[in-house]
Amino acid sequence: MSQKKVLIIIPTYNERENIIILIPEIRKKLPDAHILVVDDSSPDGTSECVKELSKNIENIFVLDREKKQGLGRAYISGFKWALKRDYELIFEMDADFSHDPKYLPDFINAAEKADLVIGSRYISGVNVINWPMSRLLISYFGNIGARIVAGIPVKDCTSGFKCFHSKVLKSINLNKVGSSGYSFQVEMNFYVWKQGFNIVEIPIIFTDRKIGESKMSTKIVREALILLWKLRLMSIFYPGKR
Ligand SMILES: Nc1nc2c(ncn2[C@@H]2O[C@H](COP(=O)(O)OP(=O)(O)O)[C@@H](O)[C@H]2O)c(=O)[nH]1
Ligand SMILES: [Mg+2]
Repeated sequence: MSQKKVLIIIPTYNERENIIILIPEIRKKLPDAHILVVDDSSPDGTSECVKELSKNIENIFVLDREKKQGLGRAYISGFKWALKRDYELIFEMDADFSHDPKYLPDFINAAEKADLVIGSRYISGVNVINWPMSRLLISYFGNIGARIVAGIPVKDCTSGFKCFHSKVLKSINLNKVGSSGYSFQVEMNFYVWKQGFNIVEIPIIFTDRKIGESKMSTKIVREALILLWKLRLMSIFYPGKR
């Protein structure tokens, strides 16, 4: 396996119970990876909890943000934090065990030949466990929309389990990424694809959270629908390689 310097960014809002068990699990799979938790002042004390954990486990960091601004904003500040340091592979991962740490080594292997690796639920059929049908339909048709409307050739465009080479993040103007909810994933994929980078999807099984609450809302769905049409327009003028 490669010896690249790896950072796993995990955005959190009220994930105290999940994150304390997730961090040791990640360590077992990728012992050398650093972990950055980006917390939006969770009322349940997620940040304090991780700081406590970091006293005994090395290379665990917390980026505290003042208020809840959506996962997109949290990732942008996490990416900026990462790019100031010399990480070569930068992961996005949820705190709630929907993204099983067992897949982490598969991402590292795939990153040998890809600029962006996406953990995909929709490579063959639908690999989602325990989601209500309404949620699955939003995700599934949202993905078809991303392909048809925005033209992005990715089967799971809203997946939040991803691994970027740092050069990819460096090439994107992070200040211009406007999405705050799930459309953040679509917007990032759009820029990565337009710049001509090589995107590879690997299969994952996504399991809904057992602990804590989802932050999904209708506002997030609305934002995503508007974004798809914005990207379609941008497609015409975007000065990328595709
Ligand atoms: N920092 C931060 N993290 C968030 C925010 N919204 C969601 N998250 C985190 O992003 C990840 C995915 O969110 P989740 O609610 O599980 O989304 P779902 O699985 O799609 O329902 C989890 O780790 C959340 O704690 C936010 O506003 N700020
Ligand atoms: Mg979740």
